[in-house]
Amino acid sequence: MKKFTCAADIGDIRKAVDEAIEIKKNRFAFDSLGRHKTLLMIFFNSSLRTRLSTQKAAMNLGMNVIVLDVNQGAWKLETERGVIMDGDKPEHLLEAIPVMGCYCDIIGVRSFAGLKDKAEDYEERIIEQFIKYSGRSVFSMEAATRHPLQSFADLITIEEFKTVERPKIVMTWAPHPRALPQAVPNSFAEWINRTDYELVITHPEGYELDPQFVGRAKVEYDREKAFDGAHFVYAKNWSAYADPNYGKVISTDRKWTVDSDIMKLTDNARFMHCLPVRRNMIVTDEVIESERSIVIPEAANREISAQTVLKRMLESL
Ligand code: AN0
Ligand code: CP
Repeated sequence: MKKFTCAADIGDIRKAVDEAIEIKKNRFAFDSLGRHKTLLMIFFNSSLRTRLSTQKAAMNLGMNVIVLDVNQGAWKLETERGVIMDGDKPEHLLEAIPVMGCYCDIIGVRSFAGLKDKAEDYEERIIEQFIKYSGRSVFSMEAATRHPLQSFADLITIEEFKTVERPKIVMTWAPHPRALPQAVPNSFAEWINRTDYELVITHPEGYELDPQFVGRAKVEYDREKAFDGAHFVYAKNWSAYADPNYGKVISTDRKWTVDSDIMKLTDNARFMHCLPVRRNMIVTDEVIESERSIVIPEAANREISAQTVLKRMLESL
């Protein structure tokens, strides 16, 4: 595998989950595969889980790791071509990328959507430039439109906790004070759509996601109907995708906060969230602290999804 930015890049999803579960049984089984290989992780945005879990995964495989926080200590990067660089950015991404490629074998990139220009975000300009100009294998650590390492970990977690063959999964929008990307919900829908599980997406009107990600999922505006009989509740905030509100917060209605009352309509569902989560906006203390909440095992599986991806990349160097 030379790139990993979307569900299609992992190929057969069943095989990928099986491989991940095998890796989890003995995460040091391939500890010399990455010997003398270097992972460079580049963060344009903050991170707790992705940073720690991906570094741990690389160490499990015997890799060396370099982490660069572009906004702390590196030169500010211009990303637009054709700009007269007389402002506050001393370096252009078009030099920075091939230079970064000189010092490593595999590059992970975190670069969120700007949420101002839909076309720019949905063309994935930043990560696509890394793929084109670095000369290295590149994987997404959340790009503008997808967060595939998260969705892969989510799917591993669902496999571990499901009690029926084809669970009903409800992905619910929940309120948040600031505008967040659509990457996590897009990606979650994209991955679940590659299984035969039932996926229902519920949100207030105006929060419709890009149809290419919604795919075969059912969009149910009636929140109570959506939660009815669900086995997994996947909560997430996202900003509006549809024009003219692209990237905007159009509601912070706390009726949509996941609480014990709405959870009662489910079939004793498990509660999931990618984290970080704002308590009592997205989900009540009671629900996230309940024994049905699996947010911590879900985060733990980030190490496993990252290790599976890195292992495949190392195998094809
Ligand atoms: C980010 C998002 O919603 O995409 C990262 C989630 C993994 N969340 C925040 O910025 C709070
Ligand atoms: N879920 C996730 O990607 O978390 P971080 O933003 O902390 O990496």
